[in-house]
Amino acid sequence: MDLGAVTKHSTSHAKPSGLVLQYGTAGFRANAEHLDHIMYRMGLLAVLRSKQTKSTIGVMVTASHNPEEDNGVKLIDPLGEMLAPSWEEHATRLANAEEQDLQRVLVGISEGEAVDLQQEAFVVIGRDTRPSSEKLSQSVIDGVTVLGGQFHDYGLLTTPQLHYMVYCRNTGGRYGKATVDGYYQKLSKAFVELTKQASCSGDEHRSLKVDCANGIGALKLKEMQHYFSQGLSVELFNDGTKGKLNHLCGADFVKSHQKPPEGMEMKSNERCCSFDGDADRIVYYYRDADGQFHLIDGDKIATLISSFLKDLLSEIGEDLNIGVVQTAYANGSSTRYLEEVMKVPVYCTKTGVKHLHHKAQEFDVGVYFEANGHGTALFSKAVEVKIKQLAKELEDNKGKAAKMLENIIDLFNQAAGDAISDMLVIEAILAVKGLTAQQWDALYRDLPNRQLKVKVADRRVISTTDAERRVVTPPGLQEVISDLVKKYKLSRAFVRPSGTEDVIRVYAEADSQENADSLAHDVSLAVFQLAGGIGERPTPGFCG
Ligand code: NG1
Ligand code: ZN
Repeated sequence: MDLGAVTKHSTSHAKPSGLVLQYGTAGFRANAEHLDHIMYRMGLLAVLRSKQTKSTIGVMVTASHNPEEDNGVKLIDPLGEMLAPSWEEHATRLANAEEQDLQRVLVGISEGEAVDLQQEAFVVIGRDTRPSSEKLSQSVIDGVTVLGGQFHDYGLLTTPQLHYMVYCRNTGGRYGKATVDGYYQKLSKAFVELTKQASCSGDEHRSLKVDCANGIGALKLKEMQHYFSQGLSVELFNDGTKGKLNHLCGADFVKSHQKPPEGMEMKSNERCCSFDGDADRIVYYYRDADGQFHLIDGDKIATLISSFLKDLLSEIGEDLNIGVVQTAYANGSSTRYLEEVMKVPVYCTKTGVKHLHHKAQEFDVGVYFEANGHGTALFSKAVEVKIKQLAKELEDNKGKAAKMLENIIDLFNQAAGDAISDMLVIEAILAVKGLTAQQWDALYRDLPNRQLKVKVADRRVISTTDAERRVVTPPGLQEVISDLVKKYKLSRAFVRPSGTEDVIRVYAEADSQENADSLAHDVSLAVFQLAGGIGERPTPGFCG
């Protein structure tokens, strides 16, 4: 390690002294102006991680659904997974080291993790369409090269595409070709084959309106659409040519405001969907004949997918288990439907896809989705081998089911939740089953719910247990929440510190929208009072 060079280059990526940032659930996120030193240092860290794992590591520059002025960075581990927790701690320490401590912290991480400095390092880099992203990704490259790492800069990519690249590169090309074209081809081929199997159930031309949040999803869908156009035509809105990223549009806006994005014309009963700013989340929606808006969120996506997979798995009859993984934000109706009607086991983990992803890996087939539309389905290696073998050997119904599953495995991004991949899976399932969005939506009715944010002086005063469903500290808060919940029917509420914003999040559901709003408001007040609220007190009708 040329520590002198590390320090010398660091002066052009100087850390504003006193600034402290945490590697949160999705890496670092902050106003783009505060991130230059973080990018340089994550370039350094990616090299150490690559040497240690003897694998390619990914660095993605994005702040996903957050405002255009923000940016962020996260590292991607060898199998396309989120960075290991112990390395998240290293990331935070390295990011917060003052200039004079940088060398010491870097050496500390390298020695503590027994990194072989003679080992080669390779880092792949991707970025979203934020105006700040190009310069920030140059700072990552600076960090990589100063430690002698090799790199490939993919430039503009969706976050899941970079996960895919990392996974491909570390599995010797068996998963797919580590190029954008390889990604398009793999997914489109699987999609077209799946929908061909659907042609018996009506051959009407399928079309879908897509709100791209004025982000990277628009560029990539434009490039990709001719690969799958025989099965689906997509009409793009908020494609970034005019509007601002994530502003009044995108999956996060639609989910949290429970209304359509600006800039999209919706006729009644047209199927529409929204991506978020880096295209790893997707939600669906439509307007009914009365003009009423209906949201089909990540929970209903998980239900559609797991129901389809469960049927195919029982058709091939190999006693393979399927499980669904959710978080506390999953609508209570979805959990009840999955468990009681579909008889599928459901598990709840902490917020953040890495938790869901790990839990989902425990099943032969694990379907995980956050309510906000981030998720995928994972197939164990043994199941994949079994299915491929059955698909090759059998011509009967069992063989047909196996062939469908084979295409589904190829169509799902096994490395990460992916809006493009999920969209194609959903479109294929709807086609195969001959379902309209309304029929899909009618599987169960969501309980009315409300999400709010409360600003507090220090969000770490709230700690939680039971997959974030119960508060441990500050003392007394859980008792107050439990009492408030008892005032309503079909009610549930919980609070937790956000991992990506400096706020406490409040979630409530109840038998009516009025009651859900009122419960959310009461709980917000309790948080404000017992957890050191700052600024304005939450007022009724406030939609944080
Ligand atoms: P935080 O800010 O920790 O609530 C949000 C989402 C997560 C996840 C991350 C990463 C909600 C309530 N929270 O986390 O589900 O997607 O961002 O992007 O949607
Ligand atoms: Zn995202």
